[in-house]
Amino acid sequence: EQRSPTTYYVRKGPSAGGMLFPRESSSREIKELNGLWNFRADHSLNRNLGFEQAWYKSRLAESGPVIDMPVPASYNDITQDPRLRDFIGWVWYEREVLVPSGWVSEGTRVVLRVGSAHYYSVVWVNGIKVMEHEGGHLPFEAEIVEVLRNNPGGACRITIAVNNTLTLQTLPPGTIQHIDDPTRYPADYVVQNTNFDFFNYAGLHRPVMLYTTPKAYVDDITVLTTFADNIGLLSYQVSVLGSPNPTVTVTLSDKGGRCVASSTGPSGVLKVTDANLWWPYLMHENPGYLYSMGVSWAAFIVGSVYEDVYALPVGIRTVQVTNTQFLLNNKPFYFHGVNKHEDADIRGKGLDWPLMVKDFNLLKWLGANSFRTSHYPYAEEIMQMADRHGIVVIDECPGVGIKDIRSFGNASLSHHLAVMDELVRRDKNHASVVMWSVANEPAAEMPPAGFYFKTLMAHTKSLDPTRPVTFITDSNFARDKGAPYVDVICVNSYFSWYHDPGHLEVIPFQLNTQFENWYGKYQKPIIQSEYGADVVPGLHTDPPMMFTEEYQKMVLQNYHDVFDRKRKEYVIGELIWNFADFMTAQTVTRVVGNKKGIFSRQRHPKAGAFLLRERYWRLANETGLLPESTPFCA
Ligand code: BDP
Repeated sequence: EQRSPTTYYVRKGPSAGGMLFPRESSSREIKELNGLWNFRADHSLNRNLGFEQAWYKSRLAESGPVIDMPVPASYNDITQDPRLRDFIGWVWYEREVLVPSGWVSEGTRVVLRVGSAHYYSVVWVNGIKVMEHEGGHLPFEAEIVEVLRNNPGGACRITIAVNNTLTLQTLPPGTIQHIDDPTRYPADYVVQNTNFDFFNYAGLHRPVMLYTTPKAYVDDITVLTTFADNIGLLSYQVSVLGSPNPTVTVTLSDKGGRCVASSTGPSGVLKVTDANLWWPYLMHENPGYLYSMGVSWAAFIVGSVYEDVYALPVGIRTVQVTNTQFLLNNKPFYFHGVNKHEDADIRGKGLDWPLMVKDFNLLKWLGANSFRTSHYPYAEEIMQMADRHGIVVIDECPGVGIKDIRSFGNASLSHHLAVMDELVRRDKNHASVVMWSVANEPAAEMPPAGFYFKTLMAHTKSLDPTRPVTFITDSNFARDKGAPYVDVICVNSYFSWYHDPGHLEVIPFQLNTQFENWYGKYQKPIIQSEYGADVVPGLHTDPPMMFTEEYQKMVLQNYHDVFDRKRKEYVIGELIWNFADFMTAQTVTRVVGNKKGIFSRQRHPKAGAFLLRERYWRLANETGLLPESTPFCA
């Protein structure tokens, strides 16, 4: 029996305006609110006690017991309580901060920004509701200076209620099942069902911060780049809010801080002679070249000078797709990379700097030039690292597990469109992002999938005409209703694993047929967007058996042989599933999580990692534009 989970979940549209990453400048200050927050899960039967008793109205400790909760982190693995690990419903976070008196002065905006919270959030400051947001993995913010002004002394109590409930209309979708069978289940039994293969970690996953801007401020910047011969061209658009006639100045500085171009006006074109293009790692000896675009605005308003300054890192590069190639800066690019997850011991999906730097070091060690943000947008800090290190990104929205026909309805589609708005708004200026992925393995053969994906992809293209759009499919090539609208075919397959388990000998046949079928029907370039096999580290057999290190190697080797033939034709990339082991829901096919990593969850290499490393460096030397003297490893 299924009941509408109204008490678990409320709906609201996306916020408008820009979503620039907060950066300090002469006109902007930041206060990070990372560290320990007070926390309580609402274990009441309808999970609604917090709202009924208005826990946001006073200190959380006054309405009941609180525990320490680190931010950013998922709350699930922090305690020893299985009820919190598998919790469904509202949890409450609270943190008190003092705001400098200068921040509440006339002419200043104070913004409260949450990097991401999974899944639905309601935020109060000093007991006053300031915003709601639907969806994990993307930032949201609210201006709170008026609320702060009402409270002299700078006290600022932030309360955030977060609900992880997934329904048929959320992204990703899920269902809440209430089971009423006293002979088999305890009373009031509720389970969350999902159709995706990762643990539904929840909480405040990314940094929470306060930042200031002047009252009139740079709200958004959009940069499109191209080049002709040695001239780089950046057309920009700046939106300033709070001033009727902004005078905008834009400068472009190179890595050494030298100004190489400038312009005035809210939109224009910057010309850079002898431009350094943004190149991927291993495709050029100087990858990830970023300029700094300084945007400033100044004016006199009723006797005071207002000024806002913001510096945006930008890379100059172009992306194009032909029917057999993916071109970056007019040169063929071959994706040799990984699929990842935001996932680690203890912190779950919480942003973690050591882990992030370790993962980029491992990508470089591996010779990987790319990753897909399977299956949701990753932290902005990760996207910035990808820009700086020249790691190419396929940027995926949380459209994973769309398997139920009811998730193709209008409510789902309009939310999905809104999520693409938010994703493109956040990531449009990242040089590393070369393609949008609107979904992973949806039920693309279902009748409504055609209209759904046509609409979704057309919308994404209207938001960003410069990048190709795709979704990742595991459907039959002849019946897939979304594939006609993608720019690049991205296919997942698990031959000799989920199909013909244990039979490595089928791979050459089935993979060859897969490629021929898709290319034959669509004449579009193809990326093998997932393939792989589970390994419990340390298991060995010969001949290879499933779950051993030898078997994963053999699966990889068999796939690679086919890739090597087809990449001469139309295969433009291969992304291993997965970079590292990760946590999933508990099921009979998962031994404490998914073990298809080439690294363990603790980032130790399995045998497959060494095989892939040799291959990726070889591919880099063959397909990149590196000087011949480039060493085998970084
Ligand atoms: C694919 C999914 C991915 C899973 C993987 C697997 O896209 O999320 O983790 O299979 O089963 O179908 O390992």
